[in-house]
Amino acid sequence: MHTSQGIPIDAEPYAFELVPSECALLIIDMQRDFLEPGGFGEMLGNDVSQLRRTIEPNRKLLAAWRKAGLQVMHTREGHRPDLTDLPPAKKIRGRSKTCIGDAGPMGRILVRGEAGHDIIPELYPLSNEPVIDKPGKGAFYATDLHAILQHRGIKQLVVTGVTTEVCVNTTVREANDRGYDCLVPEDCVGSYFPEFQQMGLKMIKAQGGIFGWVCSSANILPAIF
Ligand code: C5J
Repeated sequence: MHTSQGIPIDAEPYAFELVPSECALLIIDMQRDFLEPGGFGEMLGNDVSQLRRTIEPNRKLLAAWRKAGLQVMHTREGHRPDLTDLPPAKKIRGRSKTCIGDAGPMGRILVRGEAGHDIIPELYPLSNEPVIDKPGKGAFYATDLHAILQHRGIKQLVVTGVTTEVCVNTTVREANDRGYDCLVPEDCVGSYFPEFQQMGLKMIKAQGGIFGWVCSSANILPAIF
């Protein structure tokens, strides 16, 4: 899937040709348990400020996308309350005392319908914005995201959210293999680990943009307004 001509966005490794009508904003896993003080992420000892710095740039990008009437989609990582879609390997990985499905600070951890599983209020989806509930790290695995994008004529994705090296990277790689061009605004993606933030972005744009493009959200905003 290759788009012809668009609005050139200054990006690495070279300009991204943005075609607004064919480009969806895909916001990955901006969930309370990952981002909020007192959530599961912080309970595990992570510094949530590393993720929270992405909220304001995401809020601005989301507002611009909505004002321009363009496509917005959100994802949430999580599982059915009966955990039938939770691979046993994922449940026991990490040998943590507290696992997916156990009681956490904001309800059962990574279980759909629980407070901690939901999206932070600052970026809460509107009723016309599809929310993709995904059991894995990638947003295409075991979801209807690809079908929704195809039905809407989407060929490009601006991918934001958390975390850079896990769910954002996995989703960008899955999208790339399905023929989508992905642009990742670096200020709108976050990792608990600064070195993974850097490397996660480098891996996307390396080798001539092997998985996609990286830029600042400030470079995208003028193309949308
Ligand atoms: C995401 C994770 N969303 N790190 N999940 O990146 O487990």
